[in-house]
Amino acid sequence: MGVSNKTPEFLKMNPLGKVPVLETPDGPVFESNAIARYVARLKDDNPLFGSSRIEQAHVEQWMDFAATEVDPGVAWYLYPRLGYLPYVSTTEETAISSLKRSLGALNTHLASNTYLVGHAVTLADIVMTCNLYHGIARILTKTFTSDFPHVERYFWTMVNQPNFKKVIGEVKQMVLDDWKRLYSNTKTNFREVAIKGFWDMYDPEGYSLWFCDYKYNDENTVSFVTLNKVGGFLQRMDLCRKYAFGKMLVIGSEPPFKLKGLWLFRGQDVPKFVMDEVYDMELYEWTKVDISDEAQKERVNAMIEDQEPFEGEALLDAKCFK
Ligand SMILES: N[C@@H](CCC(=O)N[C@@H](CS)C(=O)NCC(=O)O)C(=O)O
Repeated sequence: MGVSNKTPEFLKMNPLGKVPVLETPDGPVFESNAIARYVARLKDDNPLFGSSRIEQAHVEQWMDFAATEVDPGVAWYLYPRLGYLPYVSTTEETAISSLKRSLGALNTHLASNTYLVGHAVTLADIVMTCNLYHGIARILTKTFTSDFPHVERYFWTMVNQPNFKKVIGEVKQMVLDDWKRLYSNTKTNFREVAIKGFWDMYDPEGYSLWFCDYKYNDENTVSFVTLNKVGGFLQRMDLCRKYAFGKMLVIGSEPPFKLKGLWLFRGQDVPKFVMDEVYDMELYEWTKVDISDEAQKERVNAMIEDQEPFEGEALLDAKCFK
């Protein structure tokens, strides 16, 4: 995807140039549900299709529901945040309300059913879980999914089945509000409680950490003007409160003051809609934190903790966005 899916060779396999495509000895197959059916049919009388005509129909029903009622909602919500589509707030509202409607129906069904069809996993569960996975691991917050408790129970049961784990690994849904609560409630032993708690709950698949560095520190010659600048920035970030946590440090005991920050964002990039809507963003240099680098991790800890001195300098102030 993004490398070879628009080449003439690929377009011969899928005229839309979309992934996935399965290459079989008899030729290519596109559309993920068609691929799933093909793979399941490699085994004769596969019980994944259900054990009666009506079960087979219900398996198809939920596969279509996943592809046409769940997947588009997730995609229209997630893709603008990944920068694949332009961010339009009314489009996002429509995606969210249609997703809520679909998950509501799914929740009602799962209130009295362990699996979608019958009493064992079918192809419908595999497809549904894959569609939910994109949403739950990458965009939907716990606050969002907790309105659908049966969907949550179903999803976590499915992704913890050994065969699922073998393919998708450990799935995590970091609960941003849990972190914000831990941060706010920790008054003593901050390192042992809050910082340790942060790394225990940090989900590097669903979230990313960023350092930001103000580009025009020379201009920060008046302390209250500098503090107001940060205050205004944090106010404008209000639109991403559900998706972000941030610390902004105002550094130095005398002017010019340096502004440096640490941000936690849902997703692997600084959300496109934040870049588009908050003009302050381009006043900072943004660097993704490499959490495999212990020195960078320690800098994260120091910023969360308002460690003083910070990089050898006093702090004029530290502001938190939560
Ligand atoms: N209905 C298709 C949708 C596939 C799809 O939208 N793939 C996206 C990536 S998740 C893609 O390849 N997009 C590239 C494009 O739109 O050109 C399926 O289920 O296979």
